[in-house]
Amino acid sequence: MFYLYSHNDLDGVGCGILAKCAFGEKVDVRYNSVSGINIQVDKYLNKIAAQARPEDKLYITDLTVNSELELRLEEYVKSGGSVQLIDHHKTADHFNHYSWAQVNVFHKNGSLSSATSLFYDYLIKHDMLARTDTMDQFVELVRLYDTWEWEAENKLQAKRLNDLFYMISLDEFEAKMVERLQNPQGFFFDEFEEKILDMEEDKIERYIRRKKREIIQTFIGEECVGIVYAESYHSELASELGSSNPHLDYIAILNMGNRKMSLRTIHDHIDVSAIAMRFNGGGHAKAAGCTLSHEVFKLFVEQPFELEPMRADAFRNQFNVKGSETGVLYESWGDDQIFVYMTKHGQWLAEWNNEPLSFQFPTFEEAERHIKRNYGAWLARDEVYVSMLSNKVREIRTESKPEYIPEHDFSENEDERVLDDI
Ligand SMILES: [Mn+2]
Repeated sequence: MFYLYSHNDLDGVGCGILAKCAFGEKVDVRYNSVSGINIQVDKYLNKIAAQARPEDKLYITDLTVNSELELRLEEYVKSGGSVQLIDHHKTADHFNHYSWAQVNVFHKNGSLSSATSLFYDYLIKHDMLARTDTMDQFVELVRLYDTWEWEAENKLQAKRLNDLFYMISLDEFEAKMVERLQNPQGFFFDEFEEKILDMEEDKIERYIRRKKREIIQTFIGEECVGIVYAESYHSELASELGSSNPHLDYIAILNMGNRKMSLRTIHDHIDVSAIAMRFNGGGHAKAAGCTLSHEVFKLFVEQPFELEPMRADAFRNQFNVKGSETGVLYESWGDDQIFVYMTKHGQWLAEWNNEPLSFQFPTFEEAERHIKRNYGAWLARDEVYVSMLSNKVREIRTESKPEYIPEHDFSENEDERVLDDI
């Protein structure tokens, strides 16, 4: 009998699906969380030792075990047991010392690996599975999603596969995919799946649009952070909020229900895992998280609680457009106006309510970043821009022309003239 203990995300379940294609009824597949795998493997080792069946083989994919179980697995293999661990996480690299483990962050061709793509190669190499176009396509979608390469390559089908995975039950997904991978006509979503995926996309879009109106901006430590409350779609939300607000160093997504905070950034100069570590959390440079401790609550919830949500840039402008060298008008809280323009020497300056600020910037983007971070500014609508311009014109005329002194003073008749005009 084969046993496959894998992760409970798309990549882990991809391994289970391949195992069922390869071994059919002869494999017992269990999906686990990162910590749950230890309990599962512990149970296996206790049970197997009692039964002592030499034909059994244990596969562990997309996960690794703790150091105690690592040693027990080594002993088990030494005493004749059969184990194969396959993973692609950098942090698991030391498992490569064992004959029974294979950890590869990259494939031989240099592309980033996933557990599913590594396990697929393994099964083919050992003649346990025959390669097909349909399986190639499925495995590649899982790999693209798990490594985030789908985003840069805009492979939406990979994201849709993951969406589908979370929309239906794990068992249903697994059964559907095992059946579909036997189909020689290539990987596809059926009509019903396409429909529910479209509906899901619309739903996510509406959710993100609403959240965009709720985000607040503040400085916490040195970093300028966007804070939003959300329970769902963290990845989609963080990538949209991050890319539409590049002046923010990172996005903090608070989930009050499970008392967790996710931190995401699109920037290379920010490492959110370092920020999460300040609050006893952890993660990766671009995505990390921590628990809502009292300290986190104070900094991210209590102190910024009174702040108004950020205002979005005007998006239908024809005249007041970003980067325009003659000047771009921004508004800020309390009817403040900030005007950004290029000098004769090619430097960008900002005027705050007609007072020049003592900074200059080599590019428009840097000037905008400064006023957005420090003044919470947003691009003014065309109407505001035009009325600012007409005020300027009026000022210029009254300033530059010598005061006009009429030969005849009609002031006594002024009221009458006004009445005549009407
Ligand atoms: Mn994985």
